[in-house]
Amino acid sequence: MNSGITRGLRRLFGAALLTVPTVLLAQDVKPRYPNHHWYSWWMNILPDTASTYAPDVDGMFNLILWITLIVFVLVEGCLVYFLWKYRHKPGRKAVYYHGNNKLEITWTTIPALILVFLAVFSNKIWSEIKSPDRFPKNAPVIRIMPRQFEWDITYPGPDGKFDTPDDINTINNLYLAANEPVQIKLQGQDVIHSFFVPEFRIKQDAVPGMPTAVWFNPTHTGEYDIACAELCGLGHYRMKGFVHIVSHDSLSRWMASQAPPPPAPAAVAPAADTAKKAETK
Ligand SMILES: [Cu+2]
Repeated sequence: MNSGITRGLRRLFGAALLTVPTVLLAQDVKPRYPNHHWYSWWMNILPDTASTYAPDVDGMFNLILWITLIVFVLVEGCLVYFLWKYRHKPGRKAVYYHGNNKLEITWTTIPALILVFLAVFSNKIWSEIKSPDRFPKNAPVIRIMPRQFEWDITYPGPDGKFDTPDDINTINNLYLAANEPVQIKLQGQDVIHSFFVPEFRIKQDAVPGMPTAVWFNPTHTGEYDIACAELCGLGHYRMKGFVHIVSHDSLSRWMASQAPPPPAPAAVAPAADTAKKAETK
């Protein structure tokens, strides 16, 4: 390869190696898990945990990270050891042999067993988050209809029904109360989008023509980003919304301020002078 290109690539690689840890260290690292143990210290660089099930998801993340870390160290260790052991030696000849059934059965069975274990172990958390029959009963439903490139949010209003005059509609700003579970009904309007709030550890695709639902229970007040996690077009990068977690009273006040005005009283023929005034305006 051209030596100039090689040098350039080497520099780029060096810069990347330096940049990644610097960015990680420069982050405002708050202890997410104040009582964390040595085996989970890195969890503190994850985003804030702001839903009831977020710590369970992080627990799975930690377990999987440990399994992959151990496998990585073993595999790379073997690779480096064999590179050294079977290095070139004058007079040594390569030996050919046709596979090894025992080894192949072993390295197929172990990953399969690990996968089965993870599937069984994670099933409880998965079904708690994703199974509609496990959603908290009586959690209010809010409808989000994402489209290129915004989050169209509808609250059903006091009558509890969508598409009625008392609905409250907002764009990109979802207001919720802390410690009150909600269900979000997702209906994509054009292409596939994905509702993602990292702090709640929730991500769900919104597929046009296939309503999906998620639920969560925010544990404390704060503001979080809603990021679209599905590349959905040229404006994907700016498809950003906000979740505002506020107190129950603040939410009630906000709801009252957003309520659509009551319907105008039955139309009465305007008096002659009112009609004139309107004309001159
Ligand atoms: Cu999108």
